[in-house]
Amino acid sequence: GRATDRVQILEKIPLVANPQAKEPAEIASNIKYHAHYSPHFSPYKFEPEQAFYATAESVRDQLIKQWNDTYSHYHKVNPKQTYYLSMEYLQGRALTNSVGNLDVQDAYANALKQLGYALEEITEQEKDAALGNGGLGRLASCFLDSMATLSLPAWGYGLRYRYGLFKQLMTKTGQEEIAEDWLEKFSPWEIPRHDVVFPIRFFGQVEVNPNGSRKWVGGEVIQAVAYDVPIPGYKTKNTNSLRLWEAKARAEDFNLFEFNDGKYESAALIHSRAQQICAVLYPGDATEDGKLLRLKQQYFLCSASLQDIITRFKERLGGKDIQWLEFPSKVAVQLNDTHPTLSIPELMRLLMDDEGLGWDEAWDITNRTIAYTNHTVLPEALEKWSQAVMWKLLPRHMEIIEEVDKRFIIMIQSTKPELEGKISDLRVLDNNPQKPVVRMANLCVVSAHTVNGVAQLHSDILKAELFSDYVKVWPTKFQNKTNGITPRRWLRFCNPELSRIITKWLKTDQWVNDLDLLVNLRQFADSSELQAEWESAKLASKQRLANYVLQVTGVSIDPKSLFDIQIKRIHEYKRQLMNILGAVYRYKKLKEMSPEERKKTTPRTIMIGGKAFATYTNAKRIVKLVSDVGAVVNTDPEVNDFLKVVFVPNYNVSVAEVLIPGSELSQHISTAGMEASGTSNMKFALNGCLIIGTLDGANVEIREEIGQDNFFLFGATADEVPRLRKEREQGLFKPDPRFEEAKQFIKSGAFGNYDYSPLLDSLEGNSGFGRGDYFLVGYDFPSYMDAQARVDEAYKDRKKWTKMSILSTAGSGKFSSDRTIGQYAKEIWKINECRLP
Ligand code: GL2
Repeated sequence: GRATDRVQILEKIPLVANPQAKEPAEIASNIKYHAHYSPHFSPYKFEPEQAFYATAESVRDQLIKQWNDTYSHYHKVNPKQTYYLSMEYLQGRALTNSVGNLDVQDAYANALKQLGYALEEITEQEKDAALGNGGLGRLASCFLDSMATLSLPAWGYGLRYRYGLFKQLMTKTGQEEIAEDWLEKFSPWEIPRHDVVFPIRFFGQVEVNPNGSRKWVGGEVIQAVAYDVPIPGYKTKNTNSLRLWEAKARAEDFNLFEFNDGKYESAALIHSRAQQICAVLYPGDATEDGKLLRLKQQYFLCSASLQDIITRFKERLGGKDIQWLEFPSKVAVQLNDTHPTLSIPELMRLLMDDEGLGWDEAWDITNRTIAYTNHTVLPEALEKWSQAVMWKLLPRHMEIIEEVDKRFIIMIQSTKPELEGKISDLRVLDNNPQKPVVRMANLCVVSAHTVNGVAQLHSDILKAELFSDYVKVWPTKFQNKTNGITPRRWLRFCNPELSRIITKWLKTDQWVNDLDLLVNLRQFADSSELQAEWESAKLASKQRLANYVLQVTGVSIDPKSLFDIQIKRIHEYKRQLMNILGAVYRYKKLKEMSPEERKKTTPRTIMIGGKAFATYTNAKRIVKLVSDVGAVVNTDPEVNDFLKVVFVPNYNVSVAEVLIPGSELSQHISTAGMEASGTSNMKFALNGCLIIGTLDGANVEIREEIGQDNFFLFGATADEVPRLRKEREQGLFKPDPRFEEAKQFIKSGAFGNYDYSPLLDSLEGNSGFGRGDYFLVGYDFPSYMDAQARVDEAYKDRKKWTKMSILSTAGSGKFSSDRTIGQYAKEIWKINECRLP
């Protein structure tokens, strides 16, 4: 059998440890060395899984060398360094990315061939590191890749969650969540730093010393232990770090006396509390305990990271006296949304209480160090923490926050008296007696030197609406940094066929580092030779995607049909419901057609994927509806050749890497003004997929770049939305018959008798939820269907479609995260490249 063959192959390979191996034969030996001496498996059980771990460990050898060299280099040069603080990183798999960025892909493929394996087979073994939810977490991971690639001294900090984002199972009742054990065996990509440990305090009280200084004491102390994930850059030796913190109780807090007395649980109380901190990403926060746990997580990240940053700042002075005012010329801290806001009072506390600085000095340093990115205008995502919970968990921080609030009010009164009436909205504390809270976004805006949005439209909305009064106080504080994606993972590595064609026509592979070069494809967009190559690469990716869909859903789809994809978190504002209503309408029309008429239509495969938050019932109903519609449509012999509807389960980074290259049309159809940016829109466009979308988030800029003729636009604009909502409330809205027909068809039981009424009612002006079609599905539906009809027509002219596809890729240069990070570095962080020689 295969297993015995493997052992025989392996026996012929010499066993030599060589962390610097470059030649395939040396690499094969080094992989064998890891397979043999790795304590994780029995020796010579060289099945694909063990081959993956051994391969990854051998790649890690190379990463560690570069990581160490980078660290020493930064240490010696002591440049200003950025620290990106984020509760989320959606890293996905790392093997393909690592061998690609280290430029050893062919050598590893060859080495594995000698060992009887294909590299692709081995990469499939890896579990996704899913320490994030969606766009915000994946953005952080793209940023890490660009920071390393641009040789910037910039590190990420995050939490080492024991379980990542849940795994989505599809059952008869819809979505079910189970814990995803990404650390089940172990992660070959993390390096524990048992010597990098910081104490983190919770609860306790504030002690006032005779000299007036204050100190936070008592409570409960646990430890933060560092785990480093090396982040290699592309075409540079620089290898940065993603430092993830794990929570660990101190040995002295294990109560041996109680334990020996048989009281096992109370003996290990602090230990089990420590374990809760990094157990899961976003634990449910419906309960008070849940809220407290989330706040603990946030503080844990902020405190550990800042203590580490200050330690490094001191170390790099090399014995020179500390000049605290120089701290901001060595350190930039970027807050990824409001989750790490506690960095503000924590830095103040460390500077004042531990380092002995006065308020004004500490405030000046904090302000010049910290910048904040806003990622959404949705009110439910703007964090507000109960003051009572904060006083209990972080009493010293609450004192500091109160002082920030007080000084802000005085500043407004003395410098901007015209804003007097706005103070209660602008201040950090909301002292509403029913529910006194701290407004984290306000604390960020008041304290940070720069605030940025993530696409031009979003940044404009922040300035015109959410933060408009702050703009009057600090007119230059607000910036835009349109998001981007890494072209390495999202084109070069996930779509090697298309990459090869691009390199061939551009006569250089420099585009992987300089994505603006893609614009040179425009001149060849009409070439039938390029078009033929382009189509065959697309077809190959569609075939791979069809195989994947068959494997995970059992549904067979036709690679010649139009592949239409919407993948993202399920949310009402993202309007997957509009997509499925469109599919329902299409199905109904196909049923009504004669067989001859059907043959004239454009065959389509609609794929929808995404996870619904566990407690978001309407989102779960949408998932259920999509899979119910699929179950009927896909087994209906009359329409089968013309329409398929597939719910792709457990959407994650590695699933995206299969879906995006195989896509031809993708849907980015949020209610205008609600999607801050979106980033999958960029990934699709980069891979030559056309977009049907609203004028929302980064869609606006994508359409500008690739040309309006190459974008299927529909729907209300952001500035029309408030008026339309009002009209809807007042009963002035006249629904399109197609919209009514689609809803009616679902109500008729065509897709089963599950109770969809809460979903369908939410689309009515008079819904019991009181927000009657808040997301304007009804208003946008007719123009959406018209745009879909234009898509069907356009797809019939394949030459034209392929040209549009080429122009999409050609126009995507702006959306490289290298461009985004270059702008952050220059305009916010003021850091420079620090390239390893
Ligand atoms: C998000 C936005 O919703 C999304 O539009 C944006 O692309 C990303 C990254 O900036 O940030 N905001 C947010 O809270 N999540 C996002 O994905 N979860």
